[in-house]
Amino acid sequence: MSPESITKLTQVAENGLLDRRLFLRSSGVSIAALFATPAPAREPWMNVTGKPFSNYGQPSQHARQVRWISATAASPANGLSWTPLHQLEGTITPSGLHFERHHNGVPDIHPGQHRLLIHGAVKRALSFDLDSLLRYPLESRVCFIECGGNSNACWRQDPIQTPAGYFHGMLSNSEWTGVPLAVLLDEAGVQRNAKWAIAEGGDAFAMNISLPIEKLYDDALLALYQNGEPVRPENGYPMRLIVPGWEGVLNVKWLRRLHISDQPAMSRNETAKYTELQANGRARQFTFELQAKSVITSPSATMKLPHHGIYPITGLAWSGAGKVARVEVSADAGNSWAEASLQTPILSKSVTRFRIPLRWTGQPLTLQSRVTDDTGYRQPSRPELLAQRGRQGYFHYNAITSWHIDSEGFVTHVYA
Ligand SMILES: Nc1nc2c(c(=O)[nH]1)N[C@H]1C(S)=C(S)[C@@H](COP(=O)(O)O)O[C@H]1N2
Ligand SMILES: [Mo]
Repeated sequence: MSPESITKLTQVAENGLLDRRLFLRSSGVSIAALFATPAPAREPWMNVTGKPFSNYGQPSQHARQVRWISATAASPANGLSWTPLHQLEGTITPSGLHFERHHNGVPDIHPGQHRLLIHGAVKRALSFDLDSLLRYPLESRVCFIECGGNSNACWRQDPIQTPAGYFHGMLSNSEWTGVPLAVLLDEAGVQRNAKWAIAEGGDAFAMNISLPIEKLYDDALLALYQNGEPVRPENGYPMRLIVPGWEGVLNVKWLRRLHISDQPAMSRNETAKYTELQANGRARQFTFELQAKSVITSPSATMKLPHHGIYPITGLAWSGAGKVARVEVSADAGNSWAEASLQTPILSKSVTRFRIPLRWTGQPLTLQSRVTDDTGYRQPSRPELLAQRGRQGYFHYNAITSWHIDSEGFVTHVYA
């Protein structure tokens, strides 16, 4: 379809943002198809017998997508790997591309030797192995995990120039299946004065962190499966805690112990880390729930729009408070906004894919997305977030991301 053949009527915001329903209409126009030529000859791969069966599938060698690793040679087991959000579609993160954040490597746990102990302020201490847990009725939750440190490059003075996933990709979304924590806590019989559960992982870091016990009763899961298969070693095999909508560090991997208590542990990860110094010099602590955020994943920095025409703008939106209610996209740095279409089903505390078409005719423009969740909370602009939180922040960055497209089609990350 030539850009000119789309009437002015379909433009819904400045700089070429088009009605999100454009693709749904049977308008008879084609976005990108090539003109048909005579029937093609058999392609070379049609003339030889294909590869036989395999026990476990791999992505096409022509479509390799990779996690990007941030770790130093001095401490290779303490770092992270990023989900390439800018290379993915839909909402589920393939398990092999789920981001990883380990403080001291991935333990090689033998399931027969692993136990989960629930003890402390309970009527009876209980110990569970994988086999006994598999006899409980299992439940699934599709939800995201996001590190509280995700997007923290945006606190820097200058915008980082990497694709969306390589600074927003401490975010992944999976179907987790396991035993609701409420069932196990009820069996142990939590005492009335108990307010906290201190969760400990079975890695060499023995990571521990405190969670309010109500969250465990509310919707927490002891996950045994991830996207249908046993939880991957990197993500907590054989069992991990899932606390939907709450920051990543609380989702303790390789979970081996829940110590029930009337007070928090005040461990490293809830004091020195994942707290933030505010403008008034005081630190904000125990900010469990992640606020709504969205990011356009394609296009994003380092990409180039190869020619003029219609482009699908797409990205992800999510909220730790509930469901995504709407996503708006701007192509003029936030002066005019158009509503994006949302992929269904829209699930609570899960990522939602949004899309909107853009007609690009070579005009320089600045793309932004902003989400509003079903509590009415709307994602702040960067100046708004800095005004609220000051400049000392490191965690919980959720402001709008801006991508500038220049007249050549080059995409850069800008602060707008
Ligand atoms: N035992 C243990 N649990 C852990 C961690 C860890 O290092 N050890 N890292 C935490 C952090 S900071 C995050 S953001 C999430 C990351 O989960 P993932 O690696 O499955 O993406 O796990 C959390 N659980
Ligand atoms: Mo994290």
